[in-house]
Amino acid sequence: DLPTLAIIGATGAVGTVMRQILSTRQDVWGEIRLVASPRSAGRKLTVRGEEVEVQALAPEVFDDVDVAMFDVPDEVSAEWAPIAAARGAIAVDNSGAFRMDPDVPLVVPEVNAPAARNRPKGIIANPNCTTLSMIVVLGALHAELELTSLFAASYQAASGSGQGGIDTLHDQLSKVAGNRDVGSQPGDVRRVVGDDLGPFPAPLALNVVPWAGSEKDDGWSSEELKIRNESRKILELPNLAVSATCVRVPVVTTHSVALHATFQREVTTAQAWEILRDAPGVVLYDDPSRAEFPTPADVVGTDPTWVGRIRRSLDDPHSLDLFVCGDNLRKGAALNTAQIAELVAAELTTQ
Ligand code: 11C
Repeated sequence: DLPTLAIIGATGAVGTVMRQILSTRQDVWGEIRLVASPRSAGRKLTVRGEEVEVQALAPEVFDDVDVAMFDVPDEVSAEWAPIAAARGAIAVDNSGAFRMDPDVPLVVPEVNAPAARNRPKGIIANPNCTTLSMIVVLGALHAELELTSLFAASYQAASGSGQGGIDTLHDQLSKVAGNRDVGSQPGDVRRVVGDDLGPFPAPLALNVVPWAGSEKDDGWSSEELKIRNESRKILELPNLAVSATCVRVPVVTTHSVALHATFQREVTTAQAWEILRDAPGVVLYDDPSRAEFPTPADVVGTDPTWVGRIRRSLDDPHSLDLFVCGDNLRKGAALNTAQIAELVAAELTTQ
């Protein structure tokens, strides 16, 4: 029998992309159950071309479920993923609730697939979308060159803040559209977009905002610490030196990250191209003379991590500078979760 899958949070921004992704990937599932908050129960949503009625989240929805994917806020996962596991499902969780738990593997199939098999709590965590936008490229480079330190500056899309982020950006863009005066005086963008900034701490239209996530010690944001902690765990480099600055930009979907990565071994640009040209899940797109480099406008809606602007550091033959883009709702969330779930499905069906 094919395994049964439940999608918890089927109606949200990531859940919606998840249903699309499951409708196009090779189908490894028997029943697919859609689950959401009681507010959405009874709605009919399409997955694999069929209408499925949404069930309200309750312990019984996990009965006979083999894999339960969670695309819900941290506190919902923290409460419900253990319930799913206690009822016999393997929980694949896209929230931040379990990522740093030493008994929960943090998995990116192209980088550390075997880690998914060691899951004492019956829970597997999916990394943050910003980590995921860069880690497939870094993992491939690390495998050949041994990463020793990383500087990252992110350019994060509005949809990282969910549907509310997308709506806020579009509302603000419609307010500034056609106004050729706005953007030339201090505070004029704020006046035009008004007080409702949605999930962002400053206007996002015609702006960049050097903040994402919540406030942590000594001026760091949660997103910056996630890049550091999660990269260390996935690459199994507990002492990796990482400094990140996370910035929100007026892009709907697809996170970009500028990286300065230093390796144990010396590296050339040509060698980096060679490694990345063959790396699974990576598209090398790097010819600035023909205006070929990844941009969110071209990358959105695609599955791979795109990399370009690769340069050996002028000051250090052990360092590379590069620019990566990844769709934060696909590889950054739903796709990676689906890939992990498929690893588990393959394991269950060969048992
Ligand atoms: C953002 N990366 O762009 C965040 C969203 O830990 O899963 C995802 C937060 C998380 O705002």
